[in-house]
Amino acid sequence: MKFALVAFGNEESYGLLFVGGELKRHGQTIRFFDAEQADAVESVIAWRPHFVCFSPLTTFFARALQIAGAVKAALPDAVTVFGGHHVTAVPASVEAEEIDAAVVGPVRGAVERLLAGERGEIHTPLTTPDDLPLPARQEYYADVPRMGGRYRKIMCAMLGCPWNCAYCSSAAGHMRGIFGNEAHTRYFLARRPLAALLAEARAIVAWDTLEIEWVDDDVLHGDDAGDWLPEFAAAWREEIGLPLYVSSTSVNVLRVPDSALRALRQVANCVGLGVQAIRPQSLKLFNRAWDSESRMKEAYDRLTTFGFRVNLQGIVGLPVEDPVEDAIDTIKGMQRIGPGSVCSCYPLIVYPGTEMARYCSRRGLAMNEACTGDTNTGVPSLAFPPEVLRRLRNACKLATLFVRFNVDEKWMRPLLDIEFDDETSKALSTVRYFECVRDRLGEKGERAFAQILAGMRLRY
Ligand code: B12
Repeated sequence: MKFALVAFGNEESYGLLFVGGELKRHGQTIRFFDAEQADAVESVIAWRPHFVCFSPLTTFFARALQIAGAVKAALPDAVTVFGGHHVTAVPASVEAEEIDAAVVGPVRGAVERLLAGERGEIHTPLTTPDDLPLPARQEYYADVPRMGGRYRKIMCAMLGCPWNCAYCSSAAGHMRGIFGNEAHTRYFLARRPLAALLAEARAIVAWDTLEIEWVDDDVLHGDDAGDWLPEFAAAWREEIGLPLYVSSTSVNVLRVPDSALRALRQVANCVGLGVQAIRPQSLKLFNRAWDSESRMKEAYDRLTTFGFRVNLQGIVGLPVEDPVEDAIDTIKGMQRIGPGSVCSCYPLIVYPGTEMARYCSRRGLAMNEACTGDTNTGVPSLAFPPEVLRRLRNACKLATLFVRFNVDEKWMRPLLDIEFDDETSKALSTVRYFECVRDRLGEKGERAFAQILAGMRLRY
């Protein structure tokens, strides 16, 4: 059978690569299609697939439905299958007429049922992450060349998150609610086998790559991090050598032994450290009352002592009385934690199934129609008055400048007020992205930047 795999966005469609790998394991014919191309629908139709697979995040869901509908109109027998984060959070998506089957859970166990004719909501069991297939990268890069040439590729060892942040779709509580506690720990909080990771990375090094974004939600999680990291780092350095960009939290940075950070530093240049908010009340709203500015500061200092670059990450646009003041407090907090550091500030997006979605719905908070679910636009989910939206969007665009160059609050306030035209807005997002790439990759990143931009449709 022929399976079309439709990929969205500027980055590798990581989950879909595993779907491709599993289909290959079943001897099926696969081809990837780039949904960013204007002729995506025509290309899928011209290939005449039996199945069309989608793995859209919420921000791509509406477009995925559109493509699915257009393909079905031309090929009524083609079966459309959806999986991944959005349909896992909203299995009722399957009621849309454009969707024939929605898979909730890993791809393992789904293909045979689809081939046997099963449709509708298909729940697959969580086994262990050991049975993830090798992602179908060769086919993906051949079919979507801009991804083969993308400077950064995606990998992860741990599929889920131990934390329970109110805004996050991979929050432990949300996932446990869907799959149960025991399965969550067994599947989402276990590390994939080292041999599988190295095999996956070997398939990447043949392609033009400057770094791997290691997307474990918290790379330092787990009692075994102190043993695992040295073993992993030694093998990675010897066989792969590409620098990693990883993420963690203050608590785990402060918890792990020196040996773990020393090992991590051998393979990773930069750590993304989730600050998210500074006010204790805002941290509580995010279910992150376990964090505090003093802990964040201590963690930042520990990381820089080990030689890491740190990208501090904050969220603005919270459902509070004074969202702009809260945003300014977060930015000023990041200045205190990491003066001169790179930071990334994103708008709060309310994803379905999250604690934050329930919080907003309980309070009847109005949602912002202009929000597409993409954090890079700087447009938050909540419907604030226009002048608040403008300041919050500017906070996302300018926080990197404010923290990197320690801009005083007196300058910050009028700058947050400016109405930027489209061109300026794009230029600001571009320079923000440049700062982050340069911080992680130094001169190599600077040199490659024009090429990096050429292969993506920057959202701003
Ligand atoms: C890796 C990752 C990324 C990577 C790759 C993104 C991508 N498109 O693949 C990067 C860093 C680029 C990224 C970016 C973004 N991400 Co992200 N990311 C993750 C992360 C850490 C892991 C997801 C993952 O790949 N897991 C591993 C794979 C193997 O698992 P999986 O996707 O669930 O797929 C398995 C099954 O679901 C199933 N499956 C999946 N699809 C399909 C399809 C079919 C047909 C079938 C049968 C089965 C199937 O099979 C797979 C293997 O078993 C999660 C958090 C988390 N821990 O889950 C956030 C997460 C998915 N990201 C999220 C978001 C919002 C984004 C952004 C939109 C943020 C933004 N900038 O606005 C961007 C989008 C960028 C883009 N595509 O252009 C949200 C999604 C929430 C939602 N409801 O949409 C998450 C859950 C985090 C959060 N904040 O809540 N992200």
